[in-house]
Amino acid sequence: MLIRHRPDIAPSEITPQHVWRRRRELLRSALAAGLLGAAGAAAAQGAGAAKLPGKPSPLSTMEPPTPYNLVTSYCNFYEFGTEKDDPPRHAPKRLRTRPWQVLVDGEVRRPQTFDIDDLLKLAPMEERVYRLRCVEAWSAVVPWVGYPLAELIRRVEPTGNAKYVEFTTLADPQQMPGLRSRVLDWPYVEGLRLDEAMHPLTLLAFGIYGEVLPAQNGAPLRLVVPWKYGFKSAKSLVRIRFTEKQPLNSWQKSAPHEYGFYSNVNPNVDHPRWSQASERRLGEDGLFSRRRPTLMFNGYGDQVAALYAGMDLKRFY
Ligand SMILES: Nc1nc2c(c(=O)[nH]1)N[C@H]1C(S)=C(S)[C@@H](COP(=O)(O)O)O[C@H]1N2
Ligand SMILES: [Mo]
Repeated sequence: MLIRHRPDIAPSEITPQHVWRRRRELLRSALAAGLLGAAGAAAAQGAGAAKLPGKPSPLSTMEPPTPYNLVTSYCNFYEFGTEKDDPPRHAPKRLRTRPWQVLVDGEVRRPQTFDIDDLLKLAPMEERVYRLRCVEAWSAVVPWVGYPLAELIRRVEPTGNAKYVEFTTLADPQQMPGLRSRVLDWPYVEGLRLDEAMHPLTLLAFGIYGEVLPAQNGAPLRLVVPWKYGFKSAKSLVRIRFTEKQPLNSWQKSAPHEYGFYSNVNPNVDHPRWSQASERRLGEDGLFSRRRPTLMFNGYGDQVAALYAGMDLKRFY
């Protein structure tokens, strides 16, 4: 991955958590008082994003969310360019999220194409505040809105041959200027073992911060796997395929000695070019900011370590 050592973000671009909360409170009371129509409500939020509320989940971390402005301006979405500010500059203008369909096929009894508007109604939305640990050794805390991927998986009925799940991102050169670059072999492909995909923490996300996903964060739907490096959480999905063989994910294909299939957050296995023992939390970047120690499985070990019992996680990195 291309690495920048410091996010180039002016402090003025950062919305502190309390300001963000206050803004939402003001907006809510204005809505309750009938002061704003839908358009006014959207305008009051700045970006014009539609609301997407979710029931607060006990699986959420209590850590304070990273400011919205940072999560939506410091992005990895190589289909729109490799600089952190390329996706927010290009994706909102260029990515068309309607109509949008997701093909779910492979080793399943009920292969089908889902329309995004049906997927939005498939299961109750939850708000899950998860830590996100990028392989580049920065992290964030994001309030996702979505439901467990297992809800979708159950409905397509995997066959006995289904051992893995492959996720594919849209690859349309008309909408995605980053496809001109050969950094990766497009489309962006990721994969999970079926039991990882079925794990209750694994989320199909449609929103952040109570609003529909901004384009740069993977609209209209993406994967979120909080105990793995961020690159496993593929954005803007168009296909979910169940396979017998382990899928070859894009990052492993491009640099197999640097990126594996499992990609569990592991402070004891360094990237060949840098340490994974600690991380910087977005928004805490300052002269006196501390580096946080990186936790095994990104702190989700109690819930996921059993998936890897008996496995050598240095070998299966
Ligand atoms: N399709 C696609 N998905 C992707 C990426 C990408 O370049 N393309 N980048 C990944 C990486 S490296 C990270 S850290 C997360 C970042 O998600 P965020 O920008 O919403 O924080 O998205 C992941 N999903
Ligand atoms: Mo990442």
